[in-house]
Parts: sequence; C-alpha cells; structure tokens
Amino acid sequence: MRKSALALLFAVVTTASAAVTTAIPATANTFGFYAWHPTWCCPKTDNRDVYWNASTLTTNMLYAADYGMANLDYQTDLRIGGYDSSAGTHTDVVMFDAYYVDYWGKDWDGSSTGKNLTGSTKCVRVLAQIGGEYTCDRAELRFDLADMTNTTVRRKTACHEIGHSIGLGHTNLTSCMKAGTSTTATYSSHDRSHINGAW
Ligand SMILES: [Ca+2]
Ligand SMILES: [Ca+2]
Ligand SMILES: [Ca+2]
Ligand SMILES: [Zn+2]
Repeated sequence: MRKSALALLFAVVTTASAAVTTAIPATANTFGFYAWHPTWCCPKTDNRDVYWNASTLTTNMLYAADYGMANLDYQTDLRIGGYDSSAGTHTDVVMFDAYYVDYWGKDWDGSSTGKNLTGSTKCVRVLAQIGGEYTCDRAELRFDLADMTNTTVRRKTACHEIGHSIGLGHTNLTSCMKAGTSTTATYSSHDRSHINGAW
C-alpha cells in the first residue's frame, strides 16, 4: 500500500532528528524540499538557465552579486541564462539591498534575537511538482547594507543567498553555505554534487 504524504513526511523528520544525535556527516547539507510548502529555504530552482535581475542594488553589492552569479555558472552545471534589465515573468532570481530593520518580519539587526542577519532569501513563486516535490520559480534575495561593509562579506553573502535561491541548505563544510562568519565565497564539492546531480 502506498504511504500517505504525512507518513512519508514523518519518516523524513524522524530520520533527520535521529541523524543529528548519531553520525550525520559534517559535509551534509540539504538540497531542495519535498512534501511541504517551502516558502522559505530552499526549494530547488525549477530551471537550469538562471535569469537574474539586480537593477536596484548599490554599486558594490552589484559587483558582488555579479561575482556570485558568475561563480555559480563556473562551479556548477547551472548556467546564467542572462541578466534581465528589469524583472520579467521568466526572471528566476531578483536581488535587493537596503538597511533592513524588520523586513519580512525578521530581526535584521539582532536586537531581539541576538543573531545579526546579513541576508535572507525567500521563494516568492513556489511550484508544486508531480511526486510531492516543490521547486522555486522565483526567489528574492535581500542583503542588509548595514553588514555589507567589504568585498569579502559581500561576495560570501551573495554566494550564500544565491545558493539558497537554487536549493542549497546550510553546511559545516568550508563553503559559502556555512552560516555565520565564514569568509569563503565558493561552493564545496558537496554543494556542487547536489546541484550537478539535479542538473
Ligand atoms: Ca555552469
Ligand atoms: Ca544585519
Ligand atoms: Ca524559474
Ligand atoms: Zn543561510
């Protein structure tokens, strides 16, 4: 008999929580999501050619964003489809920066959580696929200008949020997908195997 979606979800959650206390490899991170609606992090992108727009970014952040997109193309089987001078219906990734305080209901300066937020990604157009998987047709990336103080942090954060936008979760490895103070602005081989396994 076919398992219900709920039973399947329970099985996944049980496996994940068991793994935390046993031997989850330090390299493991998630890629994409199944069985529930992931408005936030990180359903995988629904297409291989990634079109992006960042027409309102400040100049230095735009350089870092461009670096991040070029790196995604260079390191993985995903490709830059093109840069859209304005966001259209086929644009996959749209980037913004500002001095955020409570945007998206998040605590950007860490005043209430004690955890400073430098960037955030949200899938604003989620697609349901056959088999219970969700993919992301369009993601919005937000960078907090209060934190984007040098090239290293701008490139790392661009790499990190772009990674979320195409489906990558956090990792402990040396990768821009490591949360916190990592200065790495590239993806690990584990990140790449997730992406290249899908594309
Ligand atoms: Ca590529
Ligand atoms: Ca912040
Ligand atoms: Ca798309
Ligand atoms: Zn993150």
